[in-house]
Amino acid sequence: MAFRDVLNIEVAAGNGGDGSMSFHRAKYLEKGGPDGGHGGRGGSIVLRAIEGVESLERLVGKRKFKAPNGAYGEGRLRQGADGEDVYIDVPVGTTAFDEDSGKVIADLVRVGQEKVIARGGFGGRGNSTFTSSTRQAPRFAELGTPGQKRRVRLELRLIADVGLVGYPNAGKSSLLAALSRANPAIADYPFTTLSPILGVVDRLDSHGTPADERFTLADIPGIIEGASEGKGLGLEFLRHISRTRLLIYVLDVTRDPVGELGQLQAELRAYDPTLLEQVSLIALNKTELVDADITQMVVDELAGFGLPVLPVSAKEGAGLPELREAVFQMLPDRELWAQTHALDIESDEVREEPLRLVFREDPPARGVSIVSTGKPERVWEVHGGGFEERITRFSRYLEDAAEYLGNLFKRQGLYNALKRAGAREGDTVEIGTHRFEYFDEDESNNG
Ligand SMILES: Nc1nc2c(ncn2[C@@H]2O[C@H](COP(=O)(O)OP(=O)(O)OP(=O)(O)O)[C@@H](O)[C@H]2O)c(=O)[nH]1
Ligand SMILES: [Mg+2]
Repeated sequence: MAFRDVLNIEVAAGNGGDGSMSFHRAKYLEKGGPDGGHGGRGGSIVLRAIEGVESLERLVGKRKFKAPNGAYGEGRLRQGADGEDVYIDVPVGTTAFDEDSGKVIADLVRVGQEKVIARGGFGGRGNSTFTSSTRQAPRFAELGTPGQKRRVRLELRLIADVGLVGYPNAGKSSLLAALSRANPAIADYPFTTLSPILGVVDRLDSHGTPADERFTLADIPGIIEGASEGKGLGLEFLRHISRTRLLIYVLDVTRDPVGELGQLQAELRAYDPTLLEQVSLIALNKTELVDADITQMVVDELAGFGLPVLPVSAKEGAGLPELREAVFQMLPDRELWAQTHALDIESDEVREEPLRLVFREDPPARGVSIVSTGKPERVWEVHGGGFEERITRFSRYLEDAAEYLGNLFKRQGLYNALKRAGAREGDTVEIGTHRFEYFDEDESNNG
């Protein structure tokens, strides 16, 4: 199975079912009361983290996900069935972004964690809801709202505790193999490793038997100078170490370790400056190839980076117990780490917007603005405040619902706002594509 860590999908939640407009029918009964039931909710699209998959590959081939609509309400107060939610199973470590806003909408770090990424529409209310003392036979019902549609980018970050970074051939995969049971490809040419690999490293007691403590170690493809400009395999794979709790810089003692670490950090900084803030240590590898005093000299030179330096030989095993133990000692506590590294997730609170009236010159996102337009005809445009959405929900029954909406809007202060803006009896009020006549109640009453 190929390794795939980025995938774009399209998701569409189900629409809410329309409320029913119905009247009770029975023998010998001339005209029964309203008995239209409510529409069902649309199904949502839910992202779910499951165990045992390490790649988004299995999703390839199915790029579009659609949840069923809610059913219509029916007569006899029968409520429409809700649309079923559709689950998309992804590996732990998957982050979802809204492609259009770029915001994080889900970040699944535990098995079983779920997150709605497209919310199903609300069902409409049936006509039975709209009865009042003056309206005993409402000939209108509410329509369902559309389900959320989104283009979503899924990104997989392996959830490893510790990450290995270094230039090609430094011996990263050799270290992974020496410290864990993982079996990565190792060879004497650059870019042997083409996709990330995980291994589990046990803590060993003084007899060398595994204690009940372990961390996962991620090996990623080598990074070269200019990677941040797209050289080599680029920095794409740094994503997988961006959320590890500890980084091991792997350096080859026979090359120019001080120069290489400087360049390596510059490349990391270009990708994500917070990578340099991670708890880190240096594994100075291949030390069996040089004299001990050379190794010591390099260790002293590397001291300038302010990180612990552990001389090792992945090939012969020298220094590996010390490296292993140093990682266990330095590894930040998982819970604490999670608290400080939680991603900022866009709130998914999708409630039905209550109608709100804020009278302002410039329309803020949710406020209402009232704009005078055409002459000679006096037209007032109403923007925002949820009025248009509300009308849309009755668009099929607009004439019959007009009085209900008029009262609702008056309670929400629309008439007052229009009046303050200078509207006069007989003016036209435009809300979306709908037009209404404005009448001034006080004037009508007094006059
Ligand atoms: N002499 C010696 N050779 C080593 C040591 N560690 C690794 N090597 C050799 O260095 C070469 C590269 O090792 P890898 O582990 O594949 O290096 P890598 O950093 O994973 O390389 P990429 O996957 O290409 O980034 C191989 O030929 C290894 O056998 C060591 O401690 N001593
Ligand atoms: Mg490798």
